[in-house]
Parts: sequence; structure tokens; C-alpha cells
Amino acid sequence: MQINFSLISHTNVGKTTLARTLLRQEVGDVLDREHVTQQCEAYTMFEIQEDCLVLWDTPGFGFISPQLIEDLKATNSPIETFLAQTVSSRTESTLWSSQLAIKNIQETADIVLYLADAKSDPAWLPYLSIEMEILGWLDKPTILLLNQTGGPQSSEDETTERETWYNQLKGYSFIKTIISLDAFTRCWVQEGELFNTIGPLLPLEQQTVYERLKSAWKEENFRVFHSSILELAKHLTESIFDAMPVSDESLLDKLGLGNGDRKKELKQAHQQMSERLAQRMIDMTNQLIHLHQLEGHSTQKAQSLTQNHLRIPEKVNESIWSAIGGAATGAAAGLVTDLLAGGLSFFGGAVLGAIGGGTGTYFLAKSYNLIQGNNNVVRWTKNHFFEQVQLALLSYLAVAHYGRGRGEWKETNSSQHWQHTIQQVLGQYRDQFDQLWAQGDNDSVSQEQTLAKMTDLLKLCMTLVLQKLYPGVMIF
Ligand SMILES: Nc1nc2c(ncn2[C@@H]2O[C@H](COP(=O)(O)OP(=O)(O)O)[C@@H](O)[C@H]2O)c(=O)[nH]1
Ligand SMILES: [Mg+2]
Repeated sequence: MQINFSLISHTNVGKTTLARTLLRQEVGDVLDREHVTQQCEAYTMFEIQEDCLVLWDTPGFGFISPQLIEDLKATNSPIETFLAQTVSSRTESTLWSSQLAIKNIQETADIVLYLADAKSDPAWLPYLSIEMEILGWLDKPTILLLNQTGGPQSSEDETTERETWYNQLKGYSFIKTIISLDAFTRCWVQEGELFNTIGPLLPLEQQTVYERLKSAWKEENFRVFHSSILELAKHLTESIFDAMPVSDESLLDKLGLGNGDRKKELKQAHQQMSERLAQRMIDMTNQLIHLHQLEGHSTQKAQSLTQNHLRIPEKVNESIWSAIGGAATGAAAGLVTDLLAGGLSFFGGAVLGAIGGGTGTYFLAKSYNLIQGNNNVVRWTKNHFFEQVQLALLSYLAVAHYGRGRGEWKETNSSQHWQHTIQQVLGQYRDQFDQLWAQGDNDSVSQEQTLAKMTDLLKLCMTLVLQKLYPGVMIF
């Protein structure tokens, strides 16, 4: 059995871009002009034996005059009359595209996904009522997807936006629901909401097969989620156990009368641990990018990046860091630059930058950050470690929201509400993170044991964060 979703919208709203995001592949052609996609293309989303979910990218609606709609209304069968018109693909591309899209919906679609540009005011979109009239004649279950939302939104803003569209379109009974799904900045959780919504809209005879295919989608996305959490957990567990030997503090050092050797040693330890931390963050982010299929598709480019940039340089500036695309957020970019340059902000407590558009300060630019452990070693402090946890979660959110339709991974600003939500959730589990941190100084605990506990704790926290960001989405 084949279950078909058809993407439709006014031309140039973003169907092909959304298809790329949903498929995690660079299919079709995307350009910021009308009628780029000139035929209907079928892409298999999932298949299990002979059953498959197919996503159709259509050329979309071009300009259709209100007079033509009036004329069609006067006929017995407006769709058939419209499709029967002889139209030239070259000289009447808008009508030609519209015919192809309408034909696809009429003949193939089980579910219509109608895309709308969230930035537009639906009351003032000249083509909206015309396209609704046509979709009404076709009368297939339709989901309105709001894209171009301008970035990850708080759930309150999202609800307000949905309501505006709902109020404008509530007279159209074939529109079953409205979902925010920006192809650039959506999260896989929002895709889950779409898949959940579709099930009950399908004819009864398709529902069992659909549920099986939906489970395959879920399984794959949870695999990526769990693998991502494991990457975060490995990085943070290594931070807990990372240590550098230093000589014992003498009485003179304690009195501030030492010869400065110990200070030099500490500085060196700090430099090396900072570099290791930076490298781990690069590796972790690269793994997340890989897991989310966001890396460049040219192997040559990937290789040259590895050779030229993904080593630890003496000093990198933000623009190079942005270009290699290894950091998840503005905060991470600045942090890593700073770490590689010798971690000045750690020593001086200097505030060297801002997160996402000039608010807030670096998470980690606070204080000395190393503590003497057992056996004459220094390790990261508890507070510093806790801030590494926050940054790791923020990095995950940045990658998990990045849609393939936006192209290869590039550094993006993080959202304020992500930081707020992460801090809220982690705050409740501070004790557990402190206990894990303490295991780094406990000879009877192995790194594997800590990793297992860390993985569970991060999974719980990240699930809570996603539930808070997307309340009401029942996919966990
Ligand atoms: N910011 C943003 N831009 C988008 C989004 N979707 C599409 N675009 C841009 O809109 C333009 C048209 O996209 P395309 O997918 O070719 O539209 P189509 O004609 O409906 O297939 C391109 O420049 C895309 O980069 C989105 O979700 N967010
Ligand atoms: Mg297109």
C-alpha cells in the first residue's frame, strides 16, 4: 500500500525546501523565484516491504484570476473544467503549474500539506481565498503548515500565530489543523506532531499500515536522539575525569610567598585542559551534525575541512570558527575561540562576548575554574562542569532544529527561550549533576559507570526540555 502526502502552496513559499528538511536530503531545485519546480516529484519517506509513505513535491499554485474562479464556480464540475483547459507550459506557466498540482491532489493525495508563509497576514494575502476555493473543490483532508516563522519560537508565540490563521480559515472544513513547521528552524519533535495528526485523518483501511510506517519514522528519530545524547554524555563524562598533575601546594605557596612555579604549572594545566575541552566540543558538535545528516555532501570538502581546520590552532578568530561550522551557537563559537586562545576569560573573569544578539554573557567566563583533586591533580570545578552541561544541551538544540532545507550546517544564534528552558530543567537536577561530577575524584567509580548514569540523566533532562518547548506533542 502507498500512502501519499502532497505538498502544495502558492509558488515560492517553500515546498521543495520543506521536502528537503523532511527527507533529510537535498532533493529538487530551490531558488527564490516562482515556478522553479516544474513537475510533480515523488519521494519515498519510508518503506516497509511493499508499504510506503510518499511525499509529493508539486509545482504549486501560480496566479489564478478571481474571474476564472467565478467562471469555474458557474460550471457543474469546476475542477474537471479547469483541468480540461488547454494550457501551454511555456507561455502560461502559472496555469500549467496549477493544473499539475491540482491533478496531483485529485488523483494521488491522501493528505494535502498546504504551506503558508507565517510572516504574511492571512487577511491580506490576495491568493489565499482563491486557493482555498480550489482546495475546497478537491476536498481532501488538509493540514496547514506555517513556515518562514523567522526562527524557533516560544510556544506562546506559536499559539498566537496559529490562532491568527485559524480565525481566518475556520470556515474551510477541509483544513483539519494548523501546525508550525519552519523548514529552516523546525525540530524533529514538530515533525512528530505532524505525523501524529495525520493518522486519524486517513481512511480506516490505511490506518494500520500508516501506524507501522509512523513507528518506523519514530524509531529512526529516536535512534538519532539517543545517539546524540550518548555523544553529549561521552563529552561530559570525559570532562569529569579530565585532570592534569600539578605539584603539591607548599606552605610558602599557601602564604602567597612561593616562587611562581606552581602558578606556571597551573596555567599550563589550564591551557591544556582548555584545549582538550575545545577539541571535545568540536568533535561532539561534528558528531551531532553527522547524526542529523547536516554535513556537506561533498567528501572532498569534508576532508579538506578536517585537514585544515579541525586541528587545534594557536588562535582562531570567530570568523574562521563560523566558517568551519563546528560550533552550535554564538556562545559556543566565542567560548571555543577563547579556549584555544588560552582561555583568558577563565582566568580574568572577563566578559568577552554575548550570546545570540547581544544579551547575556558567556556561560563559562566566570572565574578560575580548576580545583585541586586527590593525588595532586587539578580538574574542572563543579560550577564550570555544570555550565559545560548547559552548553552541551544548547548545542544539541541548535543542531536538532537545523533543517536540511537550509543547506549544510552553519553556525546559528541560539534562542533565548532555549537557554531559559535548559536552565529551568537543569536547575531541578543540579544535585544529580554534582554527584556525577564528584565521581571524577572517586577512585572506586569507573568512567563507564559514570557514562551510563550521565546518559540516563541527560536523556531525562533533554526529554523534559523538549516537552517544555513543545507542550502537548505526544511523542515521548
Ligand atoms: N526563512 C525561510 N526561508 C524559506 C523556508 N522555506 C523556503 N524558504 C526560502 O523560500 C524560497 C523558495 O523556496 P522553494 O522551496 O523553492 O519554494 P517552492 O517554490 O514552494 O518549492 C527559497 O529562497 C528558500 O530558501 C523557511 O522555512 N524559512
Ligand atoms: Mg519547488
